[in-house]
Amino acid sequence: MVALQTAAAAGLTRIGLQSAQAVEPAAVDSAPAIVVGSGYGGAVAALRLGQAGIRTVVLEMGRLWNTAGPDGKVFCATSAPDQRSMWFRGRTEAPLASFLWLDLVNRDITPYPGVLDRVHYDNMSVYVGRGVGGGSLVNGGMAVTPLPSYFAEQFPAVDAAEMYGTYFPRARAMLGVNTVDPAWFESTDWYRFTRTSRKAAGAAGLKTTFVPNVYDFGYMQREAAGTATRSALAGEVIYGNNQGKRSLDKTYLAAALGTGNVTLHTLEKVRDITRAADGGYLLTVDRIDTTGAVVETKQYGCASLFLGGGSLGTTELLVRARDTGTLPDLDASVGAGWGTNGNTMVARANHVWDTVGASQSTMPVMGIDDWANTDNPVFAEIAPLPIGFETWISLYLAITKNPQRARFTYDSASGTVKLGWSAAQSAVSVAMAKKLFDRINAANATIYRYDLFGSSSKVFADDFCYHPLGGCVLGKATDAYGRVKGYSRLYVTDGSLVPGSIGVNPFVTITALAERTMARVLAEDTAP
Ligand code: FAE
Repeated sequence: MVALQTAAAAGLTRIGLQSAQAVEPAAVDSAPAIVVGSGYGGAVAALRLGQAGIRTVVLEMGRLWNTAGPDGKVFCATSAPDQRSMWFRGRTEAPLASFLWLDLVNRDITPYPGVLDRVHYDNMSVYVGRGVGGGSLVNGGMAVTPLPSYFAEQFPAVDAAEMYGTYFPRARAMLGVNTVDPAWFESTDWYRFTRTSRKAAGAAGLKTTFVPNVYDFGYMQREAAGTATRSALAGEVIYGNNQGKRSLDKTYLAAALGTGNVTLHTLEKVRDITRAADGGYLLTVDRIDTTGAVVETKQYGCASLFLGGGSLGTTELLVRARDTGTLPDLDASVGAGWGTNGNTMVARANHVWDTVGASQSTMPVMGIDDWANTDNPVFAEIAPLPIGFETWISLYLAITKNPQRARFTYDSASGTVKLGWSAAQSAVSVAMAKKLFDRINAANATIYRYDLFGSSSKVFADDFCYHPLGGCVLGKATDAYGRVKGYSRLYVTDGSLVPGSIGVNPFVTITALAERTMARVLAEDTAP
């Protein structure tokens, strides 16, 4: 048995073009390892493969965000979104669709491979990042390690002591996790909104906790002092941060490219996966231009395939592969176990004397932690609403312990993969969030805001989420290390491994699990 890295060094892992040609003509590129996607799972795989001396190709459907637009910035302003904001849209689709019921937020834009996508399914749409760095380009940077008890509940087959002793610390160190200086937090206007929400939670007897982040808080303090260009303090987040944030392109992916063994291909979307006669994998990949037109359809071959396309991307690829018969031995559980991490957004109206401030940092640093309440476990981040004037609004992203799960299925008529999530399943998250925030409103004699989530006076955002999890659940669709059942040298390293809920913001967990998978695979697995 030859471990993957030894085989790579010996040049043994390259698949024969002969076998590639038997399935599809002209395999234009082959590599010992291919990684699909460059979010957290993909970035960890790329780095650890590269460090092991394995020549690796990363295929990412989004663009590389490193060149300035006409305004001199890489990413557009949140208040004036242009084509860079969203993935092939004629109009932006921001989470908070309205203010005073008016659509003051969204703008018409030219379709372009922008950085934020909103993927629509029946009853649920999912925000995801597109580009080199995946979700790290658009997310709030909250870097939270889950409660050990809930991690153990969700991953009974994983050695929690090893996770908390080795892989969570490894992930946090690589991601550049840091915490806000408590003294600065207490004194700065930029976090008045958080302190006001903390006070309201405290009045209801609820505890709050600081939440770490990958945004550089030293940089943020220089922004506040006027000595550094503003990013988090200039409203930037969902359409990308021009400064301050340690997104994956600056951490894992920079290190991966630094190994000299990793090549990145952008604007290339993997469409199909089949198995080659020699046991390797063949990928059909559409290369698009910035109008979205497919300019080339390429074939790639590899001996080992690492799927890091995220909960939606990876699950769609595998459901399609199983149900169209290109990888027929995939487990029946591929596609199952999907959830929203119980996500629900909600906002409260404070009293006039409880101001939240016109100046708000976009990086959340605190959560209301009521997870230990077994009747109604909720962890609610205190979210900013940085629109430049006093609103008296407290906004939250509630993470509820919603046990509802859904399944992805292949629809042969349309050739698409559909998600079977119902409105009733969202209602479970809403009911849990409502219980918590009813308590806060009652204790403070305050009310909800009705004007932020569209024209229908919706109080709770029940139709979108930021934390898609599951679809190829660890220990079900894969073994306990992310090796896909039914196929050798096929791995899942991303959020699709997490069974629908993790109780906190998920990227630290996804990163740590990917570290664990890569350590095991590189030590044990064999190349052909
Ligand atoms: P992900 O980061 O989504 O990466 C997948 C990558 O694969 C993307 O770059 C895709 O473009 C690419 N891809 C997909 N399919 C294909 C294909 N067929 N061919 C080629 N490329 C493909 O996956 N989480 C936190 O922990 N803290 C936060 O503060 C936080 N805030 C968030 C705010 C927003 C607005 C959003 C959208 C998400 C937020 N999240 C947050 C969630 C977090 O970003 C998400 O869990 C991770 O990014 C998921 O990591 P994955 O590696 O699973």
